[in-house]
Amino acid sequence: MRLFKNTYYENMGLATIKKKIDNGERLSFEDGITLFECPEPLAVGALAHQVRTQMHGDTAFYVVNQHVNYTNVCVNGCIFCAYQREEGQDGGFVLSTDDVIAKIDAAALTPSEIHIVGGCHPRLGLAYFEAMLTAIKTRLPNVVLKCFTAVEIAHFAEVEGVSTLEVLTRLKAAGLDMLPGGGAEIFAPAIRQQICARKATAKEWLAVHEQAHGLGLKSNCTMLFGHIESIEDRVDHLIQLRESQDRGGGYTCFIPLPFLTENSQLTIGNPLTGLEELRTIAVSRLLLDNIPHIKAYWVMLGVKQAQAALKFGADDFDGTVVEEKIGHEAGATSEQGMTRTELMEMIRGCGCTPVERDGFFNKL
Ligand code: V47
Ligand code: SF4
Repeated sequence: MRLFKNTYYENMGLATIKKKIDNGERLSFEDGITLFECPEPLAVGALAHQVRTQMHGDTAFYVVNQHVNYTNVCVNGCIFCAYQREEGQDGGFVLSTDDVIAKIDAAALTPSEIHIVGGCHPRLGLAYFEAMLTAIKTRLPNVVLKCFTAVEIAHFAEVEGVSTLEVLTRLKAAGLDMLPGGGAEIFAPAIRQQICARKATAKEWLAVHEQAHGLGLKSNCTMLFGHIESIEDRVDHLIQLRESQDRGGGYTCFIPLPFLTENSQLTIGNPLTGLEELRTIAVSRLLLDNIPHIKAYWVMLGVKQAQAALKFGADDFDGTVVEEKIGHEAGATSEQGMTRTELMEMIRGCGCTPVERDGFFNKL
């Protein structure tokens, strides 16, 4: 797949990077900065599309899945988060296991993946989460349970007074298959201190994922970008994920999450342009040479930008979702959910071939 002649990349200052990509060589931190500073985001996108096409052809994956948020009560109070409520505050909620099952029944989907996350509630013990997983797996034995971010796992360990390894081991025994990628935000300590000082540190986040991989669980990873971080912070974050993957190999998919500004206490100058969002997705594809999939999460990106992202390095469109709260509280204008037919139409609409997958990216 060659979109432009080599002279084009030479003119863009990307000749060395293009050569490395053609030879399958790993890009450096400095290469990452060069890609962010290149005057033409389309050239960066073309390189990412070359790599994405070598890896996945014109396939764009989608999944029949359902998101469930069990609580929005959270002790962390990250300043970018529009979803969080204090305990006792108006609009706060906690679902019981029966409520979660009722939501799954009401969707009547037979999902192949269920994604469950919530706030760090001060008093929900491990037994609550074990009961939830067991009840779902009893009902849907073949579903991939992708539940609880590393931040939640670290919080459960604190509430329960046990190690994160014990939390992971007990949740795996109750049916957990995979950790979602949330909570990574941006690893740079100075930025983390400003936007989410109380949540698990970068080191703790990475340690929980690596423990999960050691137990045979898979996981995803994310980066929240377009707030107060620098391009150096983004490249550092991506390289830390790449190094973590070198150590364990359990990351399946990376999800770049552009910061949505509504109802947030975090004020920023100018939000990123659509093209800069796409460039960040493209750089992710190019730096994360050991993570197989890049997700264009249509809920946060918006459907049209997610379609464009499929030409900037992304190969997964995520799924039916059903009900989403975190992005929508922060101003996401996308629908709450999509049907399988709509997902296939969106993917075909940008010239890709839709392929249904399960939570582990097995083709169905
Ligand atoms: O960790 C919170 C982010 C994440 C905002 O693993 C915000 O397959 C933008 O991680 N603007 C949760 N983003 C979502 C997430 C995710 C979603 C879909 C699939 C998977 C997966 C993971 O949402 C949080 C945080 O980084 N977030 N507030 C905001 N205002
Ligand atoms: Fe809590 Fe997560 Fe929101 Fe932070 S981003 S306040 S940890 S729900």
